[in-house]
Amino acid sequence: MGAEPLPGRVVALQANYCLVDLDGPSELGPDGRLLCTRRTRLDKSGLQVCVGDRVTVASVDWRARRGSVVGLEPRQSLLQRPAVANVSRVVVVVSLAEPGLDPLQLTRFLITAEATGQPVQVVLSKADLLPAAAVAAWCRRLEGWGYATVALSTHTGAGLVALRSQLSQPGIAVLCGPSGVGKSSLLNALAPALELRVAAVSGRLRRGRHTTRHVELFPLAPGALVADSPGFNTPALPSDPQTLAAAFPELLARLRASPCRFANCRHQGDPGCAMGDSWDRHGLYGRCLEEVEALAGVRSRGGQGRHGEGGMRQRGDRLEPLLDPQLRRSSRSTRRQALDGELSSPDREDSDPDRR
Ligand SMILES: Nc1nc2c(ncn2[C@@H]2O[C@H](COP(=O)(O)OP(=O)(O)O)[C@@H](O)[C@H]2O)c(=O)[nH]1
Ligand SMILES: [Mg+2]
Ligand SMILES: [Zn+2]
Repeated sequence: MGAEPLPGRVVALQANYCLVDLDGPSELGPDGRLLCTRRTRLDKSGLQVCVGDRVTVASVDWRARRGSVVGLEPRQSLLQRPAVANVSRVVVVVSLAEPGLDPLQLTRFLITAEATGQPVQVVLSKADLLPAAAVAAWCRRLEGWGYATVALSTHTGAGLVALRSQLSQPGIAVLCGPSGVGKSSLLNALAPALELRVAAVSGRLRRGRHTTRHVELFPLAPGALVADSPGFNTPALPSDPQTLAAAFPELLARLRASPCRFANCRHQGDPGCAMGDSWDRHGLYGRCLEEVEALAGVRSRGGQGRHGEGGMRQRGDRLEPLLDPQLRRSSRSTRRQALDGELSSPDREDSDPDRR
């Protein structure tokens, strides 16, 4: 039994346990993973450990390779879904075909990724399934959105060298994206040493593929970890329009150069809008905005319709929806209360990531 708590990193969660990779050499040898109990709450705020967390472990039983997480270091960043703490890079993976690239779905993944505040890049997989010109056109399109983009194929090996060197930087990179786009195949191609572990599951059964069920961190280079994650198809959107706008790099870049006339511009044909309607994601942004506003309306008004349908009018330096004045007054104040409530909630970001 060691007396001093030992530092390490959570690399996977399993039921009520977590796997912790201890820093440096230990009595476990080089592959020093301990199965640790994770308490339902680590502190008064109800914080739970998630993959990527820096923790301290005590009550170690070296022979049974067991321990108990007793401390959690503050997080530098958090990807909400899949829940991964201390992410330094998010790689959104979508396939060019089988399944085909859906720009709205990709946008939703990018919005989730942007919420980490960390660099975000795009991988277009299965490049072997489209003509080179079509692949190049997609790359140009996504670069127009503001994203470094790599097209690759695990079948031909194209693009893998470039991605491997990017992911070998120190820190945690997360591969996220819809299921079936080839995230696990990609990780196998990047780190052949892992192939045994992953391929063993589907193996010679010829079932076609291993299905990833949990987030797990894998070492790719010294100090560089990559998370494979289960796919899910519809990431949630942020709860307010400001956060949504902040997740569109091309919007931010343009507004930094020349702001719209109104601070609360919806960028959907509003008077004095600096964006206009010729930007590629104008329509995608509009669809996300409608959903964000509808949900904000549901939260504040118990299901009443969103604003925007009746047009907008100028009032001071703000634009306001043209609505029945009675309704407008109540909806604006209750909406503000709803937002305030969210912002002041102490552990909103750190609440149980598994529930999401
Ligand atoms: N054509 C083609 N198929 C691929 C490629 N990479 C993966 N796949 C196939 O896509 C399917 C899903 O792969 P998988 O790695 O499990 O996707 P995940 O759900 O994102 O982890 C499998 O049948 C793979 O063989 C590729 O580069 N080209
Ligand atoms: Mg997978
Ligand atoms: Zn605008």
